[in-house]
Amino acid sequence: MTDSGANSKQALLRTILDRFFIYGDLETLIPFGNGHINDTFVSTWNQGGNRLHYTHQRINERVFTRPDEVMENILRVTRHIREKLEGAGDRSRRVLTVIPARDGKPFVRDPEGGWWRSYCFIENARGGDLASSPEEAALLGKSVGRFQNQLADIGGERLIETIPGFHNMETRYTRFHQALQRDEFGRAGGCRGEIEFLLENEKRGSLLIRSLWEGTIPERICHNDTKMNNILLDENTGEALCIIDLDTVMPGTSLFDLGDLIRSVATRVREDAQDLSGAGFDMALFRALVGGYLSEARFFLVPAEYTLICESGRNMTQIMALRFLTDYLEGDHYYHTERPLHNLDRCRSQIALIRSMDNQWEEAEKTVKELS
Ligand code: ADP
Ligand code: GN1
Ligand code: MG
Repeated sequence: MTDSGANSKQALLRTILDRFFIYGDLETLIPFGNGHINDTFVSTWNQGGNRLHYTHQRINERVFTRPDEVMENILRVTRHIREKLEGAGDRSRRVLTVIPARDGKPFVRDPEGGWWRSYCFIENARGGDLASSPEEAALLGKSVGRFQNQLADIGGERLIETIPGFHNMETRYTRFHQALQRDEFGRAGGCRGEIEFLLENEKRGSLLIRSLWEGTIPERICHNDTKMNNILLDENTGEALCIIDLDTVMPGTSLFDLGDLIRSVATRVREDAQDLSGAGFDMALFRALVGGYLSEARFFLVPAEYTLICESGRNMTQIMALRFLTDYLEGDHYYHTERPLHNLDRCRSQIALIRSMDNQWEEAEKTVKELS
């Protein structure tokens, strides 16, 4: 968010804050976090002398065209997980708690039509952009395996697809080809190498989604956006506490989540690093991450899913490279950016990661076999 963008949204938020079921006196309201999609703020309230915090998010309507459906999914998912956590200590730090509006709805509309939701703020927790150790990677992997396991029996109607075709590599490529052809902002000439790499890898990119369509791997409820900073870690114990950013929890394959974890955890540099000299795939983090994930997921995974573990990391890194470059070619309208080449930098770091995975492919496959 730019400063002026944050200020105007914050002003809008102030006009509707009292419509959420929150008691007390508002003390502060500040922009928060570094998500690429929604606008996030944190408020501090004085409730009879206790200081409490809440998170407020304006749901990005260009990305999520049916915010009501997003919230319907999130309520179902958080209720289900909360039931599973019955008896576990610290329940409200282990699953998001939606704060309803005074009219009972899980959102409030602002005077401009924007959709806002509120959550309990999870205290003493941190997100991160890079894993600090194999132990941390193992905890992150385990938390996602557990999340998928918790949702395996959610029952009822199929969860709504909040972004249809979210990880459909084929439609993502169609859009990329269109952006390339239009080259509306005259940017394609400056990224020929990246374009070529993505075109060379187009066919292989469909492997995961085709396996899902063909039924080689099963459909499961998954998170679909398990990059590291969507998992909050306990500041004191380092434990992976809570998986947040639930907008995209919907049907998919377990491998979308594991792949996105591999992309964001088994890496030596941040997603938007400009200096790629140290970039690469980290085998020790990969081993720990996959081991942690399997410690929970082995109870439900089928053999075909194991065979695509390495491919899932490559695939999810590729779809992000493709989406970042498409957004760059289309003039940076999807992801929040902070500098002119931000999306191109993101794409470059993803490609560097894929090249490094390719250089260590046999060892990665061997590692998966040992862990399976
Ligand atoms: P986006 O879709 O924009 O990525 P997120 O839901 O991931 O939005 O939120 C952005 C950031 O805000 C997160 O990375 C996290 O740091 C912080 N955050 C969001 N919700 C909470 C919460 N309930 N408690 C603590 N921090 C939160
Ligand atoms: C977005 O919302 P956030 O920042 O956690 C994006 C993901 C990408 C990610 C790349 C709804 O995630 O798909 O992997 O950026 N979310 C959406 O950092 O498009
Ligand atoms: Mg996020």
